[in-house]
Amino acid sequence: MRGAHRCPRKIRKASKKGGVITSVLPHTERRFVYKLVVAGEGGVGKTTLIIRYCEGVFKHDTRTTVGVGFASKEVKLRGEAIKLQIWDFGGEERFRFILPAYCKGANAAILAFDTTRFQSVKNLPEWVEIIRKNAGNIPIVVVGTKTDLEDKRTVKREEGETFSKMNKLEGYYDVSSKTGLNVDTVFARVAELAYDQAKKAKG
Ligand SMILES: Nc1nc2c(ncn2[C@@H]2O[C@H](COP(=O)(O)OP(=O)(O)O)[C@@H](O)[C@H]2O)c(=O)[nH]1
Ligand SMILES: [Mg+2]
Repeated sequence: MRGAHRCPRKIRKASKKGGVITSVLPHTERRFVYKLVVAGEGGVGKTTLIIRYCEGVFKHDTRTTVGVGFASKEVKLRGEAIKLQIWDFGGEERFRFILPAYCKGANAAILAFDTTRFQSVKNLPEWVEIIRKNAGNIPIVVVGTKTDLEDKRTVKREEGETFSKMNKLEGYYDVSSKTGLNVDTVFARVAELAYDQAKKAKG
């Protein structure tokens, strides 16, 4: 069943080598746990975005993510405590073999490109395909990163919006991990979409 609408006993965790180990979450309270994947090519700012959201700071020196990183955050949504498990893919070519495991069981995705690097937009269709193939019809929200770098910007907001519309995704947001623009909004939106989809699946 997609849409893990209650606390699963076991959460699968990929190790740095891409293998899968299993860890057990404390099972003390009933919670909604959602897996969010953040996708997009290396250097677009995925790790920085996750750190900004989880810790509220802009970190310059995020080392290149090796394999898969994890973060989690608890949020309140419609009076419920929701735990977001945020998966951070090290988008390098040599780690592509773990992509199916990375996407599997995801409840929603954030698909990121860099608004200062047009090349990062070109790979988006491939990412949508990988997500759809391995996680099914989950909500995907598109974000254009680094919008504080206004004079370096080469991809307009309209292009992000058009991409989202053409691919029937759940909208587009300009974001900046430096200024914090739309960071909380995007994660709140994705959490809401995951919650609604899980609720619908459960009936
Ligand atoms: N100015 C600016 N730089 C950013 C922003 N987000 C990320 N960066 C920089 O972009 C580089 C790559 O970011 P990182 O999060 O490691 O990308 P990842 O490979 O997608 O995880 C780092 O040097 C970050 O400091 C942003 O919102 N504004
Ligand atoms: Mg990274």
